[in-house]
Amino acid sequence: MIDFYYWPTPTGWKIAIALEEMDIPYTTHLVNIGKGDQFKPGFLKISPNNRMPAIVDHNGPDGAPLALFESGAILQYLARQTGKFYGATYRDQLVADQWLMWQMSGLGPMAGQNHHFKKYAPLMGENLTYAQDRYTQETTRLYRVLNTQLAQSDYVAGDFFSIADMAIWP
Ligand SMILES: N[C@@H](CCC(=O)N[C@@H](CS)C(=O)NCC(=O)O)C(=O)O
Repeated sequence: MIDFYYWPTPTGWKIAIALEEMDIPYTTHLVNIGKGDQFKPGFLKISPNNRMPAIVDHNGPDGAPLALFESGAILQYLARQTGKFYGATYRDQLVADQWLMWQMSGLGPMAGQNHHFKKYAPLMGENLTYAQDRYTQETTRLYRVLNTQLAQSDYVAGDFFSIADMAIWP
């Protein structure tokens, strides 16, 4: 049984998708990041970076409980534990990891900054065109890379649905 610390944002959805697709039993604990639940001492013990998603697997790899934060690390763990959505070969895993890292370090943060400077900053009276242009250009470039990849294969890492797709879709 896995405890899943969740709030409905695109990053939270990645793990919700994986748990459902992998058919893993889990209990959801809502972490209301608008109300500051992420700063509560009990949650910080699980996720010291005060961000959700996080999980606790009460039956970790050595039989002891394992707490994990960072959606990419959680996706890799769940795929390794179940043997699902990681392709059939070691080569498949490496390619899936490559696209997962691309999402974690590129698409996720850049699209996040793009939406922040275009949607939220203007609501707060700031119209920062340099930041808007910078993150729009980078997000556009990343979408172009994704589009090119998906023109050649059904899924981002090849002909198999993987944790990289689960990370990218939200
Ligand atoms: N790199 C982290 C990002 C997690 C993240 O940014 N979570 C946000 C919601 S999408 C959060 O918990 N924010 C709480 C806060 O900013 O205090 C991951 O992929 O898990």
